[in-house]
Amino acid sequence: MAIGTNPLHPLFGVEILGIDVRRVDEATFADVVQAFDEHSVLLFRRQPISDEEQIAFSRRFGPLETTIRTIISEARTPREISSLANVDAEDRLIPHGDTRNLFNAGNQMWHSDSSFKRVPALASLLSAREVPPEGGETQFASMRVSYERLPEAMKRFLEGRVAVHSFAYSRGLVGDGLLPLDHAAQVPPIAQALVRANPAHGRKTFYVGSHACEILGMPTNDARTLLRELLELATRPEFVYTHRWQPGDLVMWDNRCVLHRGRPWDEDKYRRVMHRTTVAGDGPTAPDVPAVAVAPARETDIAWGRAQLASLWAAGDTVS
Ligand SMILES: O=C(O)CCC(=O)C(=O)O
Ligand SMILES: [Fe+2]
Repeated sequence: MAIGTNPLHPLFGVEILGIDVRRVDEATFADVVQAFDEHSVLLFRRQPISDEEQIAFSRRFGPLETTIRTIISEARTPREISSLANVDAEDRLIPHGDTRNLFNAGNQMWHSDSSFKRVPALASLLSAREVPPEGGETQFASMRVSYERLPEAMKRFLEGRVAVHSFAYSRGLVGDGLLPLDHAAQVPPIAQALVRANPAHGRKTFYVGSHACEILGMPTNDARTLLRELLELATRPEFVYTHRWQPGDLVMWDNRCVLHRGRPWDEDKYRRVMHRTTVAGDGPTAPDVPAVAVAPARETDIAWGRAQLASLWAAGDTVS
């Protein structure tokens, strides 16, 4: 491979050196794709790109998702951009505890982008426009690395199983009413393969995250215990890469095999403005299942979800 790389973590992730993402020739781009399939997380430093340039680079990997209009999406950004910002349209800090910040706080639970969509995301590209001087890191964990360490009997047990992912379920762990009913109707629960293989090299991964809440044919209790165990296995501290952002960083990750989460920062004090583009996957990972049922979150599910969001409640916030 012709491009230079530096490891980000012993198990996965590399920084790609010497590239301006606005000017990448075909041969170099093929190397970037190969690095993406191999290393799952790519960092490009010093990329002061506009939304249009970010969209143009991202499109080279495939068609982009457009944002579902929610309480936080803004008309002034292109539909291909998800704006994760604690500032409003008038450029003012959004007050602590505001629903818009709480909605984004769902990203502080380990997840894979758009796993709640019938065609889940292939890749996400997150561009740091403004970053706080402390906190606000993004963490990554490779489900593929953990899958490869599973006992063979567990791999056989997981093979061919289908999980259910639901955005309403995961946002419900953050707080009731964060997802208005008409938005929930846009994202009904869907089926996803529990084990996936990367077609480029065949390496398999399990596929879980905060949106995963059932496994077809398995009692809810057992399914949630197993899904949680897999997630906890993948996200053991020594398996996690923590990215400390510098303005101009562009980080790209493979949602097929990587979990990620944002870390808290002092939202009252510091601005954090990140723009994301999301490359759509090439098809569903499991056959459609009509009318998938999701059991309501139990006390233990809510406690587990909220433990991941402890910082939100440490300051005495309440979410109704
Ligand atoms: O805010 C972060 O660091 C993570 C946001 C996130 O989950 C995403 O951009 O997909
Ligand atoms: Fe995300």
